[in-house]
Amino acid sequence: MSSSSQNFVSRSVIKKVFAKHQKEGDGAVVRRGISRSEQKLLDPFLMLDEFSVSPPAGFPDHPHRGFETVTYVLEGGITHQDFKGHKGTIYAGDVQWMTAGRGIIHSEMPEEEVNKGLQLWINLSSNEKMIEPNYQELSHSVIPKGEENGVEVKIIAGESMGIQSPVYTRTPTMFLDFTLDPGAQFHQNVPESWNAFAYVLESGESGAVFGSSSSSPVSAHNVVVFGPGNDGVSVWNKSSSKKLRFVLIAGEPIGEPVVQYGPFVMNTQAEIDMTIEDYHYGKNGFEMAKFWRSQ
Ligand code: FJE
Ligand code: FE
Repeated sequence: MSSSSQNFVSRSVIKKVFAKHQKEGDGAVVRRGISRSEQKLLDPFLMLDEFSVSPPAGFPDHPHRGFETVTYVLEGGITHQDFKGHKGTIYAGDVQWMTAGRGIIHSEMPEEEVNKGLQLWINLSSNEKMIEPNYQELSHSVIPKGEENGVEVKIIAGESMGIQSPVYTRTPTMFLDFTLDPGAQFHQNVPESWNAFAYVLESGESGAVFGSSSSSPVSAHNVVVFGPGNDGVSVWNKSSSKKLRFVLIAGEPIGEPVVQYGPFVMNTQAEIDMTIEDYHYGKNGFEMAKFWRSQ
């Protein structure tokens, strides 16, 4: 039913956010699409950055606790090293789904001249914030792809066109990378209780139309926040010459208080204070904090 236009009532666009440039890490600049102001509307999502970074800039040794980071490389490569000896490089089309849990200290550094991608932060529920860290690394070759009627979708998490991603999402999440040919349209089902947004990566003039066929087009580098609805999301590529590429991301809201201090996301200020202490003294998951440095 995902591609049938009959009786499909799309969620409508309730907010658009242009992802402004912002400094992050060491000499890196990111476009921040989701930040604190969207966290309530888009629970369980905490942050979305579109990065474009060239050496020597990057994201050297820094900690995380209490959530997951999903890094999706669009161009170039990102090498990751952590304080438990985990090391790897992901290239264009590859995904690293990292559960920081009780604690990770890592570096994320660019490999090539131009390195672009997305990093999404997904919150964990209170009973999973202190779990052991975990990685799911997905080569582009194992990310399933669907294709129909001028619509191509890479299924990073969740399901589309009847195809299921192999990723395990602790917080139930959908992460789809769509490319629509000029004139193509698509209807994607999204579970009713989930929050959903799109982020436009590439679009022709007046190309990206979401919600209803007559709504105003959205340009690249915008987050489109969808309101509630049963059926999901409709999209049209109204450009006559250019492809439309966007990611559609949705997740089951956790419904708990969020207290964020930079790369630490917990439920209360007391837990943040404890996290800063754990990081400082190297305990409760940060044991290697005092000794480890990336190479
Ligand atoms: C961070 C310091 C950091 N956006 N997009 C403090 F280095 C980071 C951080 C990143 C990041 C990394 C990649 Cl690969 C892509 C990013 C921020 O690593 F989030 C905070 N708070
Ligand atoms: Fe990080």
